[in-house]
Amino acid sequence: LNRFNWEDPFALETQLNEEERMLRDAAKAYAQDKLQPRVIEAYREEKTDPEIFREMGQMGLLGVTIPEEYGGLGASYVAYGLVAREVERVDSGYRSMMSVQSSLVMYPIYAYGSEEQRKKYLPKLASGEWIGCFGLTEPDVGSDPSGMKTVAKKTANGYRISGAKMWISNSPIADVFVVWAKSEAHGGKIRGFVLEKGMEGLSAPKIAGKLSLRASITGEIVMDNVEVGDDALLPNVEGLKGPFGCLNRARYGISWGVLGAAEFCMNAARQYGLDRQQFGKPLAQTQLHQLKLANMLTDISLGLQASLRVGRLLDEAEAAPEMISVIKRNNCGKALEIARIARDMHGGNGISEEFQIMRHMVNLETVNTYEGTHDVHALILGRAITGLQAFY
Ligand code: TGC
Ligand code: FAD
Repeated sequence: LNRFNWEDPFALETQLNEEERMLRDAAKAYAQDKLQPRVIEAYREEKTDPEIFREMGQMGLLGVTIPEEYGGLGASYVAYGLVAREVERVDSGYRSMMSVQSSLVMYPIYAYGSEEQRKKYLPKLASGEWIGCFGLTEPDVGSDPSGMKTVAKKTANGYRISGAKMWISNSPIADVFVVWAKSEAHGGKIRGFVLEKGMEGLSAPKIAGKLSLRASITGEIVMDNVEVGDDALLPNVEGLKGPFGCLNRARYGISWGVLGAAEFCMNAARQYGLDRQQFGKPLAQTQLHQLKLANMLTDISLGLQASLRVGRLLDEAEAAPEMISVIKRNNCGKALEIARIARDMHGGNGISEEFQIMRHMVNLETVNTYEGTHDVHALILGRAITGLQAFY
C-alpha cells in the first residue's frame, strides 16, 4: 500500500491534468510572492490595491474559463477552482476580487452578451485594465432577489435605470458594472445591463467600517436615472436564471477557495502545536490537539474531492445547481468552523494579526453569508429533497 500523505490525503494531485497543475503552480507562486507580503497591512488599513487586477490579468488568472479569443485561457472549471484555492489561501478578499471579475462580470458578458459586448469588454477585463462589479443585492433585498426595486424604463434609444445596489464587491473602483433590473419593456422581467463608470447619475460610494473582507473594497451602486443605449442590455437572458447562472460559477469557485483558507489555518495550527510546549510536551502530542487536526483534515479532504467532482461535471456541462449548493454550503461552513478552532488552538497568539488566523476566520463569516447564505443553501437543498419550497 502507498504511504499516507497528510498534505494530500486522497492524492488530489494525481487527479489533475498537466495544464491544471501548471496553472495552480503559477497561481500559488503569484499569491505567495505578491499577495502574501501585502495582505496584513492591506487588511489592517482597509486598502484595496487596484494594481492587483493588472497583476492577476498578466498571470492569466482573470476569466480562466473564458475562451482565448476573448482574452481568457479557455481552461477547465477545475483549473479555475484551483486558482481560487491558492488565492484564498492568502485572503478571501483577494479571491473575491478575482471571482467577481471572472464569474460575475466576464461570464455574463460572455454567456449572455452580444458579439460587440464580448469584444468590447472581455479582453480589457481579462487583462485587468478594467475592473468589474456585479449588482444584484439591494438595501432591502438580499436572499430574495426576486423582490428587487431597481427598474429600467424604455426610452427612445435605450433605457433609463434607477435604483440602488448594496454590498457590491469592487464597485467603488469599478469601470464596468453588470447590474440586474426589472425591465418594464420586458413585462417587468429581470434583465442584465452593462453600465460604465462616468455615466451621469451613476455613483458607487464605498461602504466603510467592514470588520471582514477588509482587503477587498465593497460599495453601493447608486443609479439616479442613468441613461444607457439599447446596446447596454445583455440580449441573451431573461429572468432570475441570468444572475443565478453566474452565481453557480462563483459559488463553485468559492467552494474551492474557502478550503485554501481552511488549509492555511490547519497547517498553522499543526505547526503551532509542534512548536509550542505546555505541561512539558508539545501541544501536538495531546489527544485534543490531534483530534482537532484529524477533524480538519477529514473535512478539507472530503470537501476538495466533492469540489473536484462538481468541477469535472461543470466541464462536461452536467452539474446541477443543487450540487453547487452542497459544496458551497458545506465547504464554507466547514472552513469557518476550522478557522474558529484553529484560532482557539493558537491561544492568545490566535488573535494577533501576525498569525493571520483571525483574519481568515473573520473573512469566512462573509463568505458563509454571500452568494447565498448557509441557511438559504439548506433551503435550496430542502426543496430538492422534499419537493416543497420553504422560502415564502
Ligand atoms: P426560483 O423560483 O427558484 O427560480 C427563479 C428562476 O431562476 C432559475 N434558477 C436558476 N437558474 C440557474 N441556476 C440556479 N442556481 C438557479 N436557481 C434558480 C429557476 O429555474 C427559475 O427560472 P424560470 O425560467 O423558471 O423563471 O427563485 P426564487 O425566487 O424562489 O429563489 C429562491 C432562492 C433562495 C433559490 C434564490 O433567490 C437565492 O439563491 N438567493 C440567494 C441570493 C444570492 O445568492 N445572492 C448573491 C448576490 S451576489 C454575491 O453575493 C456576490 S459576492 C461575490 C464575492 O465578493 O466573491
Ligand atoms: P438577508 O437575506 O436579510 O438574510 C438575513 C438572515 O436571514 C440570514 O441568516 C439568512 O440566512 C436568513 N434568511 C433569509 N431568508 C430566510 C428564509 N426564507 N428562511 C430562513 N432564514 C432566512 N451582493 C451582490 O449582488 N454583489 C456583490 O458583489 C456582493 N458582494 C458582497 C460582499 C460582502 C462583503 C458582503 C457582506 C455581501 C456581498 N453581497 C453582494 C451581498 C450578499 O450576497 C448578501 O449579503 C447575501 O445574499 C444575504 O443577503 P442579506 O445580507 O440581505 O441578508
